Amino acid sequence: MHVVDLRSDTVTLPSDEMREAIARAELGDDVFGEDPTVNRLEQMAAERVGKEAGLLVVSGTMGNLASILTHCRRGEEVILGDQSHTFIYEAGGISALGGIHPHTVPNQTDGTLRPEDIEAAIRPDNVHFPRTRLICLENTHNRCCGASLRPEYMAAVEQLARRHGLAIHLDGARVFNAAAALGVDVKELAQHADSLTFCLSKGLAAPVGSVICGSKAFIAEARRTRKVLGGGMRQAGILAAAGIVALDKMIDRIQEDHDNAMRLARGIERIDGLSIDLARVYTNIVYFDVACEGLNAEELARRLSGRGVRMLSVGPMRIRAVTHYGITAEDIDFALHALEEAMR
Ligand code: TLP
Repeated sequence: MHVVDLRSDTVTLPSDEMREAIARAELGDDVFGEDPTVNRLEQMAAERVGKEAGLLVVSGTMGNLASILTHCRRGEEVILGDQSHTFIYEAGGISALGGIHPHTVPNQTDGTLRPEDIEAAIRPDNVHFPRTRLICLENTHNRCCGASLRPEYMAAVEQLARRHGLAIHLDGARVFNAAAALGVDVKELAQHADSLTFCLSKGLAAPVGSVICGSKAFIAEARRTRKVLGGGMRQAGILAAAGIVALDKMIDRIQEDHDNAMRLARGIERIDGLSIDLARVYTNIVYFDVACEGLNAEELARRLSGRGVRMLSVGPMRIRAVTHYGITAEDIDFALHALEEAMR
């Protein structure tokens, strides 16, 4: 059966070119710093985003965790959005493993944190309070419909952070989607953060891996933190090789995913019993609601699955679909047809 899997952009399978690069990769022991393919990927990644150095980690979760653990000590505080991936979906790792206190402020629907809310969350110097150390932003914002934070907004948060002596970490799991949607160089977004993690395994379609980027000194410390987390890998060039192809070949095609997301959203808008806000389709993530009696998101996802289309039920009535490499406009039409049938 033809299957169109829109549960996430993490489901992509490596391209033939990635598989060939994996097979041919020159390898060494990366814990000794001797894997030439990893070294090349880390350097390429850093150059791409305009930072001094990069560090390959196994996942976006490890990238955020290692970064936050590097910025903050036990008992210190990080300000982050109440809808952020780090707060909701990373198993509380910063608290569980780092003793770091999350201080949430409300995410606005466009993924931003209001500067006045951030300001109010910063702790005064007083023995009763944890010390505020870090602000985390997410770009694009997963739970906020894949919205992009603009460079001007990031610059404003950076100014605020500098005024208070705080650092900024960017969860840029999909930062290349943000750059494509905004029509800016990714450096314009990255320059406002001290550290960022971006994922090779989402919109860029590599099988595994994320890269933390930052100053040389920060990355040297993060390398230590990664080791503490058991994330020191050996011949990791087999992963990095696919990552290099991802950086070379997959960034320029991201707009296609955004076009497909909009095609899907427009189709959904025409289907009775489904509700979607087209103004909130920003990148490759589409959220919509079931709006008819006797049907919920879980049941609709089950019906779709029986028709070869996979989407994620993310709330009683809410469904998420994500477009990615390997999904064509025809696949979107196939998914829309399945949705129409499932709604009958
Ligand atoms: N997000 C996954 C799920 O965990 C929800 C998805 O399918 O979207 N930051 C952001 C903004 C993310 O969306 C994700 C993954 C991560 C970090 C974590 O990356 P991984 O899965 O590589 O640990």
